[in-house]
Parts: sequence; C-alpha cells; structure tokens
Amino acid sequence: MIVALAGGVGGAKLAQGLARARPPGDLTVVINTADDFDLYGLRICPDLDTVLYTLAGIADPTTGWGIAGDTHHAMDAIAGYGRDPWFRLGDRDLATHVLRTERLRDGSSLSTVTAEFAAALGVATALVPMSDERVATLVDTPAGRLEFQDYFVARRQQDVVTGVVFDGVEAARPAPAVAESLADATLIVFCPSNPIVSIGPILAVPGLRDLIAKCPAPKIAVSPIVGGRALKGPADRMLASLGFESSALGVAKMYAGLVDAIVIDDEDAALAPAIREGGMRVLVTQTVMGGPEDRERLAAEVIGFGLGRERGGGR
Ligand code: FO1
Repeated sequence: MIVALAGGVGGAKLAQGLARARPPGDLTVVINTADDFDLYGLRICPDLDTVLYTLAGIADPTTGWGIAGDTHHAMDAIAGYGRDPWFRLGDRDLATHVLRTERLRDGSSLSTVTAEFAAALGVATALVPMSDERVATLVDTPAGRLEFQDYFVARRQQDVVTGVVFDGVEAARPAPAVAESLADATLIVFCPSNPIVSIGPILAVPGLRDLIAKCPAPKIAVSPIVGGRALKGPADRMLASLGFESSALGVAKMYAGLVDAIVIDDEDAALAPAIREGGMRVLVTQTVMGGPEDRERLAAEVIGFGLGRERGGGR
C-alpha cells in the first residue's frame, strides 16, 4: 500500500499518477482539510474535492480545481442579489457541497462522506481527510490575521505571510483510516504540495507526524519548488517570508529527519550534491507534470526510487 500526503492541485496531479501506476486499491491519499471553510451555509473542502475530481478524471484542466465544463449560473444569481461571488463555485460542484453539508449535518463523518463520493465517482483510491475534526489555516499578514481562502482567493495571495496558525489542530485526531493505511504502508509519498499550508497541517495533527516517523516504510518527497519558484500558488513567497529557502534545497531541509529521499527537477540538478550532503537520497528528473500519462511517468519514477529500485540520477 502506498500512502500519499497531498493538498492542492500539484498534490492531486501526482496522486492521479500514483493511482494509475498501481493496481486499483493500492493507494491511500491523506488530504489536507485545513483549507476547508463554510460559505452560503455549505461545507467546502477544496483539497478533498480537487483530489476527488482529478482522480475521477473530471477536474477542470485549466484551473486544476472545480469540474471541467461546469457552468456558474448559481454564482451569477448570487451576484444578482448584490453579493460578490468571490469564491467561484460551479453549478455541478455545488452539488458536492450541498450533499456533503447534508450528510455531515446528519452526523456522518467527513471520512465517510468522502469515501461515499469517491465510490460514486468510480474512484478506487482511498481518499482520506487528514482528520474528521475541523482545522482551519489562518494566515498572519501585515493586514492582520486572515482566513485562508480570504488570503488565497479573495486577496489573491498578495499579503506578505508572517505566520501561519492551524486553528483547532490541538483538538484534532488523525482520521481512522490514516493509522490503518500507515500500518500497511510500503512507501510514503509527500506530494509536490505547499509544505507550509498543504502538508504542514497534515503533519500538525497531533500524533500524525509520529505515525509517519515510526512507520518503517521508506518516505519520499517531491519538491513543489522548481527553479526557486512554486509551479502554482504562493509557496515560494511564503517560504521566503517565513524564513525558509525558496528552493528544492529549502524543501529538503524542511522535511529533513522525516523523509529519506527527495525528487527534484532537472532545472535544480545543481542543488543535488548539497541535499545529498544532508543525508537525503536525491532523484533528479522532470517533475513538471503534463497530462495523466506524464503524471503516471513521474509517479512510476517516484515509486521506483522511493523503494530503492533505482539509483539517484547523478545528473
Ligand atoms: N481558487 C481560486 O483561486 N478562485 C476560486 O474562485 C476558487 C474556487 C474554488 C471552488 C471549489 C474548489 O474546490 C476550489 C476552488 N479554488 C478556487 C481553489 C482553492 O481555493 C485552492 O486551490 C485551495 O484551497 C489551495 O489548495
């Protein structure tokens, strides 16, 4: 069983590659839920849905989130009432939020509802929220403390991030399937997701980091930073403003002691020796993912190298 940690579009892409590279049911994806929030009385779980839609093959290929070809009549109607539809929920995507909210209100756990949605959309991979309890990322900026989607979407990630808080995390527990999947894990993959606000909340759930650290399976990360820049989102600026190096080396340092190996892009080949000096194995390859076949190609390389079947490209 491969266990992947993921959040956001980059994480979803590699998760799809891993799902394609393995027999059905041989992958569990543990997903960040600290981006989740309430809007119009509905529970919105962007990272869960991004992974769900990507693995179901229905994600919008342009944005990476939302459903391909979705319409936005509901948002237009909301604008007609004089409200700013700042978070663009597609009409078909709305169905997910409406049903999720109903099931949660009836007492089902987020784990159960997510598994039901995955089954309904034909996804054989186990999609697991990091926790069934609510955790909310708050971002400290010169403009004050902001809710994550306010920072990310409404204010377009333009504020300088001076701190990050995972509100509620102390009371959260790993979702039951997290420990179960880790008990069977043969490889743990840290997807190319923002290490601070996508992987960070997962590792901050009390007990979860320890479960990973104590798991005997090899652990491999894929750097979301290529050539010093994030492929998508504010990870590069966030790393820099929080005092980390915005580079694949910086990512390796953040995961030091937890992962054994890292995959970095060809463009960052010159950083490989410094990372190896820190004691991590390094695979240098093309990490910028195109379509599903390319995601599967990278996933196969990650699995092979993670399991020690191939030597790290000394390129
Ligand atoms: N991101 C945006 O930049 N603008 C949006 O209007 C937006 C809507 C949206 C709707 C559903 C969904 O699942 C995701 C959506 N996202 C949107 C993406 C989301 O805010 C981020 O990708 C994650 O929270 C960061 O991982």
